[in-house]
This record gives sequence, structure tokens and C-alpha cells, in this order.
Amino acid sequence: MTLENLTKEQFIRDFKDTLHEEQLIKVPAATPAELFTTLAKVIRKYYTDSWLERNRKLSEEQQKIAYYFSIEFLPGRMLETNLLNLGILDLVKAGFADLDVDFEAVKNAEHDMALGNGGLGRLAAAFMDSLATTGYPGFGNGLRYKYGLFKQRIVDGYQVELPDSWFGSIGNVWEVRKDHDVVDIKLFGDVYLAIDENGKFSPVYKDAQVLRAVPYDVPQIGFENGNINNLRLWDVEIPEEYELNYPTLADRRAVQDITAILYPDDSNYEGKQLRLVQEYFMTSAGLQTIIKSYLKQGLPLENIHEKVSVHINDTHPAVAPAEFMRLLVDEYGLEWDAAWSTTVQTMSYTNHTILSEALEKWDAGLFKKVLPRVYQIILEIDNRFVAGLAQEGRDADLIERTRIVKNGQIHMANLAIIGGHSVNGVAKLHTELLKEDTLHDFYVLYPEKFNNKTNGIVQRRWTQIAAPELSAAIDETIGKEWRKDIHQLKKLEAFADDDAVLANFYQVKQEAKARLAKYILETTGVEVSTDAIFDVQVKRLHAYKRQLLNVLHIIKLYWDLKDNPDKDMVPRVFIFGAKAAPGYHFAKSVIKLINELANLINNDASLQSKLKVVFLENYNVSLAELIVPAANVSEQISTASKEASGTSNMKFMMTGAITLATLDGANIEIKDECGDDNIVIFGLTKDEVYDHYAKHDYYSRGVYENNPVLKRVVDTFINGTIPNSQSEGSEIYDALITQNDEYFLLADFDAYVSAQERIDSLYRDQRTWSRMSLMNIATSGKFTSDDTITEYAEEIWNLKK
Ligand code: 26W
Repeated sequence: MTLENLTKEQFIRDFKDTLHEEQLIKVPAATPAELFTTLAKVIRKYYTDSWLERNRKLSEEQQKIAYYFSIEFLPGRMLETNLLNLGILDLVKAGFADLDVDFEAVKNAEHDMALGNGGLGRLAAAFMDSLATTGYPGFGNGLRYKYGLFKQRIVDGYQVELPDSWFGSIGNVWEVRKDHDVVDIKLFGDVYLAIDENGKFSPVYKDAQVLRAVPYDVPQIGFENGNINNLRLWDVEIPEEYELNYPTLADRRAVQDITAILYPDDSNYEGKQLRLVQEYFMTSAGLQTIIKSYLKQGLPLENIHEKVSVHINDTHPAVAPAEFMRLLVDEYGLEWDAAWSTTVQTMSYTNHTILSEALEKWDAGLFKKVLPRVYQIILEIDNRFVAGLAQEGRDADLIERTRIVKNGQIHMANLAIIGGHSVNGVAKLHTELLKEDTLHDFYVLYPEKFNNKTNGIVQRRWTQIAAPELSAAIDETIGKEWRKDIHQLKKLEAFADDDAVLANFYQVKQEAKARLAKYILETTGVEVSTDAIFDVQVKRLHAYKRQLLNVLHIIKLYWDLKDNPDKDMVPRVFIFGAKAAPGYHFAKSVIKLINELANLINNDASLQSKLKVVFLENYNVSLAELIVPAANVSEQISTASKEASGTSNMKFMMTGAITLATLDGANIEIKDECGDDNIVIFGLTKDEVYDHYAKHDYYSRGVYENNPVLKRVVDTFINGTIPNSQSEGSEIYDALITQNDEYFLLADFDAYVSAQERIDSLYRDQRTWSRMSLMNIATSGKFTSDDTITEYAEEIWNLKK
């Protein structure tokens, strides 16, 4: 079926037929979940032919394909994106209107696909969309977790984690199980080398555990272009022939654990055996199928890099070069040197963080136990690397710093860099930091491998789907071309002084705020006015992201108002959304504190509603779609140098929020695009932060004692002002004062307060503010992930459309 010819009437017939046949029910009686499932089935029928055709064409034309290996994918809901990209969103909405079905309710019946923690997983999902949209052959490779990122509930102000059983009763309606592509994975046991019949060493496995990897493909539909790529997610099963090895339920459960949960930790690495198994499982399964499908083309294996790129998304799949070597040498008989040459040309790696605590290092003993043969191969790679550098006459310390295995640990980033041809950071500043600091030694060895790829976002989700009113306003102003070519947003600049246009955009923002205000009232009972500035910080809770700096400022405003209830200020609503890693004690204390502070402030009538604080539970992609378009202020206030890029900053910009930011990550590039007048920047620069490190001259207690306003704010944590938060308050106080404020909150406090005052004064002049907002939208096109992925495709993977 070609969708250009689809009419509303045909859709209604298809929908009713499917509902009747498959659910045995008629429209008025069906639940939203039944309607959703039915709709998904109808859509699947519409795109299946294109999907088959795409797969056939790619193999027939022997095109080069990139495989994006990632332990996280965070697409959120798929329904609306799929409809939009197929070009039938409006048609389906109109059909539902005729049927008297509430499209919103049906849409909300879909559970977020939350197989990711935050930025890294969301970026991976964005890349899937953009690969299909730009037309480059690029497939995802990951794990089919039964439970996604935990569901967060707030109870008595505390975060409580509940399992996210996202399959629910509906399952994943988009996936297709591919039994013909299963592969086996070997773990544990012993490996020794024996001489085979050809006189070559070959590994003999003893007592290995053999598991089956079963792929499920999720279609990735391009925007109005008929392209459909695959996101392949692996599940684990016990092969029938080994069933006797798992006599008890507990034995079986231990296997199922491999794909049971997504590790909820971000930015803090834990060397857990199960995690290593997860990483290897998805990597080996992916590489095995890649080699098999390549060989079907009848081409020589030593040239596989000409048809295949494997991208290592952060260090989690960094075992890939070693596993690829194992397959090429052990299983397919290639000579080491030929195998190594093609491996290096196949692999590429993205680093997503400079925080050293997030760089994976495996205990060599554990690694050897789980992956005995891969361990031997890593030792061989390392020995050859060291010998090669020694032969070049390299400095012994440099060799020691860059080698893979040392002090009983395997350094996965080192393996990814040595075993690949490309290393990239995710924003200009981040890549500079990698070169001059975090990965400097490797930059000395391989300057040609380093490159930058600034992150991006799927503009379609954040405008057309999340912000329909805004999208309509843009249409009215510059026509609809921007929906296909986001750079057309630039045309809005011509209207920066057009009062009617500015008023229209202001109105659109008010509507989005009203929707969010309604949600806030329903979920928290807090009433907020759309006349207030909606000041938003939504992201994972982490000390370096400095939600606490935001809190310090809120407390300052609280005291200002207590001292002077007539203080002249634009009313503010501070909106937070954040999950903390379950084991991250400090982050959880910050959540508790925000909630108790919110209770104190929201219930104090003397503040006359000039100040409100809201913590929205269970921040996820779908909630972001509600929050982002409603923001006036986008808080991007990490300590300079710590946030690799950030991507929510881009979403806020594109929907007309003003960024309040430090010069960190992609904030710098946002400033370059929108211009100094349309952003509010404050705080220490990366050089100033590094200067403090070098001189060891930062003394937070001194700052605290010399600044009475700040002192009063900080003392608020421990003097009983905020009820029910004694232990959290003193923990926070200690971090700031006793432990010398690792992230320079106190150093940036004054600058942040001034920046906030500037926000206040800018907002008073509605015209000025609306102009700034429009200029942000107009200049946000640079941050489309369509362009980011084009750079990956052309500069790293060497793909053709
Ligand atoms: C091993 C535990 C672990 C898990 C995940 C450590 C580190 C991570 C990720 C690297 C954390 C992450 O999501 N990083 C974010 O990546 C985004 C996409 O590039 C960037 O925009 C964010 O700045 C960066 O924090």
C-alpha cells in the first residue's frame, strides 16, 4: 500500500476492520489500550512493505552500513513519531475525530520505551530517527530490557524507585522477532590453545556456558521518505540443547537476568559482573550477525570495513574490537595482522563524559572469568600495542599511561581508541578537553583519530509533536518548508521586530504554559500562574549539574520576600524534574530537600504566590514533551567543563526558552548561534575552573564567611527553616562547606544571582523577551540531529545515502 493514496475513509475502514477482527469489539466500547494496539497494527500493515523493501535493497546494492552499538536507547513513545514520519498524523487525527475517539488518550496508552538513563540514550534514539530521515543505512544494536529505567515516585519528599515493566499487558507493538537470525554466545569456562589439523593454534573451550541471543527488530521510520531502518534489540534464551543445565527456576532466572534490567546508574561506573555480561552479550550478538550478513555478499572478510562500520557509543560496547578480532581470527581463520587492520578501520568510538568516575575499567580477574578467550585477545592486543610504541621509541611513561591492561585492570576507553580509527567528543569544548586533558596522551599518539561531533536533537519531536501551537505559528509566519528543512527557521529573524508576530508567539507560549499548569495542579496540587516566569531544570540529578545552585538562589529569593513581602519581582515558578541513581545518596538528598523546600514555600501565604517550587515526579521523554515547550527559562548551569554537551538545552532553545547558562558543553555553541544578546551567561569559565585545580586555591568556607547573603542561604540548610530535612540539610551543608564544594557552587553564587536578576528585568519587557525568544527559535536549526548524523555518516563511517 502506498500511503500517498491513503484516504481518511480508507483508514477508518482499516481501523474498524482490525479492531473488530482482532479485539472483537466496537469503537465506543474499546479501551484506550485496545484502540492503541489496533492503531499500531494498522500502521504496521501500512509500512511493512517498505520495511521489507529497504532490507532487500540494502543487501542487493551491497551498500555500506553503519551499526550503532549502544547499551541504551531512549525513544519514548513511538506512535506519534511513526505517524508523523509516515505523513499520516493529521489524517489519523481526523479519522479519530470522525470516530469520536480521543487521540490524546490513545497516544497516552503507549508506555514510554525507556531503555536509557538520560542524554546518552536519548541521543542514540535521536540518531536512529535521523539515520532513517537522512537516508543513510544505519542500524541500532542494543538490548531488549524487560524493565526500562525505574519509575520514580515521590513519597514524603523521598524518591522511591519502582520497576518500569514497560511491556505491560500490551507488549512492544512495534517489534518483530527474528528467529532466523539467532546466534549463540559463549561465557565463562576455560579456554586453552591446541594445535589444529592445519598446524595452527586454535582455542578449545571447556565448560563454557552457551546462551542464545534472539533479535527483535524495531522499525525506525524516516520522515516522509519511505525509508525504514532497524533498531535491533537482543534478548537472551536458553538453547534447547542445553536445557538440562538449568534444572531449577532459579537457574533460569539467572539467565533471564541478563536482559532484565537497564542499569540505572549514569555517570558513575560500577564493575558488576552482570553488567559485563550484558555488554558482551549485545556486542558479540551484533558482531556475529554483521559478519554473517556481510559474508552472504561473497566478499573477502579482510575488507569488511569497506561495507561495515561499527560505532561504539561510550565505553559500554568497547569490548567490540577484541570480540571482532576473536571472531575474525578464531572463527573465520584470518591472520592477526589482516584482522587487526580491518578491525581498526571498522571501529569508531564516541566519548560522552570527562568524569573519570564514569570511564569503565574492568577488574582483570573478573573479566578473565567471564570472557576467558576475549581476555587472552586483549592481552595480545595490548602487548602488540606496547611493543609497537617501544619500537617507535616512545616515552615509557606515555606507553604505561595508554596501555590497555595495567594494575589488574582493563581500561575500556583505551581499547576503544587503540582498536578504532575515530574518537569523537560531543561538543566543541568537550572535544577540546578530551584532546588537551582527559585523552591527551592518545591525542599525542593519534591526532588524526580525534574529531568533534556536536550533539543534536530530533527537531520533529520537539516542535511538530510536542509543540503543535508553536509549529502552527511558525507556519503562519514563514510557511511550512521548515518542517522539511529546519534551517528555514532562520527566516524568522526577519520578524524579530514585528509586533503581531511577537504577540502570536507569546500567546503560543502561554498556551503551552497553561497546559503544563493544569498538569502541575492535577499531579501536585500546586496552583501556578501562567503570568509567572516558568523556570525549568530537568535532567538527571547529579552534583555537577548543580540543581543545588538553583536551590541556593530559590532560598535567597525566599529570604528576600520574607524580609520584604513587597519586593518587586516577576512571579516565578521553579520547575524541577530529575531521577537520581538509586545508589547515589547525595543526589537523593537533594531531591528530598527540593521537595521540602517546595512544601515550605508553596504553603507560605506571606509570599503572595510570587514564588512557587514544583518537583515533577518521574521525568521521562513524554513528560519532557509537556514541559519543554512551556519553559521561559532553561537552566543549564553545570560547572564549566563538566557537562559534555547537554541536549535538553537545544530542545528548550528551539521552543523559545531563554538559556541561563554557564559556558559549558553545547551552551557555548548555543550562544554562538543565538548571539550574546539572546542568552544569559554567568559563572566561572573552564579555564578559571582549571586554574583553581592547578593552584589549589579554592576555599569555599572563605567564600561563605565573607558573603553574608550567601551565608544566610547556606545556613538555611541547618537551622531548621526547612522542615523534615535535618539530615539531608546537614549532608548538603557539609558538601558545600566541610568538603570544599567540589563543583564551585559558592564561587558562582553571586554571578548566578545577578544573572537571575537580569532574567527578571528582561522578562518585565514582554516585547524584549519575546524578541529574544523568537531569535532563539530562529537560530536553533544548527542543532538538528539530522546534521549531526550526516557528519558521522560522511566523516566517520563513510556512508552513501
Ligand atoms: C558506567 C555508568 C555510566 C552510564 C552512562 C557512565 C556514564 C554514562 C553516560 C556517559 C552518561 C551520559 O548520558 N552522558 C551524557 O551524554 C549526552 C549525550 O552525548 C551529553 O549530552 C551529556 O552532556 C552527557 O552527560
